[in-house]
Amino acid sequence: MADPFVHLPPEVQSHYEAMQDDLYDGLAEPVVKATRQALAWGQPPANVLAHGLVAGMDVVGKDFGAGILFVPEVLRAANAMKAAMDILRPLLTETGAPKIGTAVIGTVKGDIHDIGKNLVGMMWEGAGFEVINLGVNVDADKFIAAIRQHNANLLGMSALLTTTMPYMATVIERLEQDGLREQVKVLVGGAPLNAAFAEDVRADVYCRDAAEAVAVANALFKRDA
Ligand code: B1M
Repeated sequence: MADPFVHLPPEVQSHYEAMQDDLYDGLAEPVVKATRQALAWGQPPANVLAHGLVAGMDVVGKDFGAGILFVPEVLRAANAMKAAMDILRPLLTETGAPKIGTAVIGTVKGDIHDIGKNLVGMMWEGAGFEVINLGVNVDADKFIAAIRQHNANLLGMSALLTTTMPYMATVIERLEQDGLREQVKVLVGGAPLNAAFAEDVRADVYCRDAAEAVAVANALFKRDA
């Protein structure tokens, strides 16, 4: 992920600010256009993601929390972000890294937030994992079945709601009961989580963001990030 404190030329900085404003307004077409433009200038995909998209979504999140924006506007912003991520996806995933494992990833039951989870999935793909993305609202049965079917060695769970994060414990208990816990490393993430929570639910590692999820997965499977 891009260094948020990196110095950007003024014209690039203002390009990203305009992109954030368009994302806030849920304007998919201009956001996609600005994404292509930044890439054409030679901006690394991780910079476009961090400075244009994630930074814009942070403002949306704050105003949503403050009651300034409501679900329909946030949904439009999320869709604009997804449209731009479609452009970045091949750049983040097609790195030519040799396969190092198979990962199953999903957003837990009751939760439909998928942008951060998709980002982690893309970056794991780029790092050389085959990624089975189960989508959102994933229950324990579905996680277990996918781990078995694909003989996965990495499980990623995402939750964005304080009400859904406890479900991770249910999934991990099921892994233990079904004799699969030793087979997979379990990485968890999402805005309301922290390392203490990961420890409580007996996950292996809490990852603050997608970059950390890649570094941790690489380290666990013994490859430099
Ligand atoms: Co929701 N929402 N939302 N929302 N939403 C939050 C999470 C919230 C914090 C907003 C707020 O109040 N400020 C709040 C949660 C409060 C809480 O629980 N404490 C909230 C709420 C309340 C709700 C609803 C209940 C609102 C309602 O209906 N009244 C509802 C719940 C629906 C449900 O899930 N059942 C709801 C709905 C929605 C939308 C559908 C409108 C939309 C989601 C669209 C979608 O995802 N397709 C939405 C959005 C977009 C947000 C915010 C604004 C942005 C989330 C996002 O995509 N961020 C969010 C506010 C916020 O988080 N500040 C909010 C960008 C993304 C890149 O970041 O997902 O955090 P994030 O991922 C990060 C890290 O967390 C980490 O890496 C990523 C960065 O690299 N990460 C992992 C994530 N998963 C990981 C997994 C890993 C490792 C790292 O390993 C496996």
